[in-house]
Amino acid sequence: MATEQEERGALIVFEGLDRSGKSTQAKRLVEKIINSGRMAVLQAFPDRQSPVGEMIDRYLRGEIDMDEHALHLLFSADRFLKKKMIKQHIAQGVDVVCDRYCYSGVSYSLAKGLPEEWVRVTDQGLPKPDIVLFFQVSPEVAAARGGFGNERLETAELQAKVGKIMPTLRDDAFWKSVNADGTPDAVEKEVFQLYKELDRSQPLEVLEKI
Ligand code: 2DT
Ligand code: MG
Repeated sequence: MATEQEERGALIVFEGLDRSGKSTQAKRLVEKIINSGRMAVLQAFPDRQSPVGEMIDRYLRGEIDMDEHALHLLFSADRFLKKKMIKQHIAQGVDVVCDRYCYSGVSYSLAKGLPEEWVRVTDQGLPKPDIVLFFQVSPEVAAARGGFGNERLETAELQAKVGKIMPTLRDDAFWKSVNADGTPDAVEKEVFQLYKELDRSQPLEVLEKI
């Protein structure tokens, strides 16, 4: 039987709408994992510091225009460029916590009207998450957390569409809902409970169909 030190890392993905608290809670989870004696790294997608992520960032901030298909592929490429890092960390027992992943990619591109079959294949071959923590926030609570920012995708119209599409991607085998209306401490507790229930006995899988 594997000892605790020999256990592989886990791939943990936070998904949900803007202002649902994903980034705050992803950071908190990494801290909590480290405090509990394991190793963990945080990876935000898009990774605005990488060369590909920087192009995405410039688009989001309205500095450059881009064809929507090209943008979709850049978001996917941004993830594939992290595939090796994710697999290496997981092999070494390090948990990888992602703030957004391919489910944001598919949801936003479908919300913009890109072709469904095409949008759903560009992330095939990525490491499959062990768990998707699906942050569910009520419109009232999200609104109370403040207005939208000034980035390109931060409009009420697009958010409403994404809010309808993302739940349709749900796969009950590895998605868990998190009540994101709670206080930050309550959400942190719920997330850590789900984290502790992770099963690491099987190897990391490869993402097939979204
Ligand atoms: P942040 O505000 O979380 O930095 O996201 N997005 C994100 C996509 O359209 N496709 C993707 O694949 C990903 C990961 C969601 C910036 C915006 O980018 C959108 C909001
Ligand atoms: Mg944002």
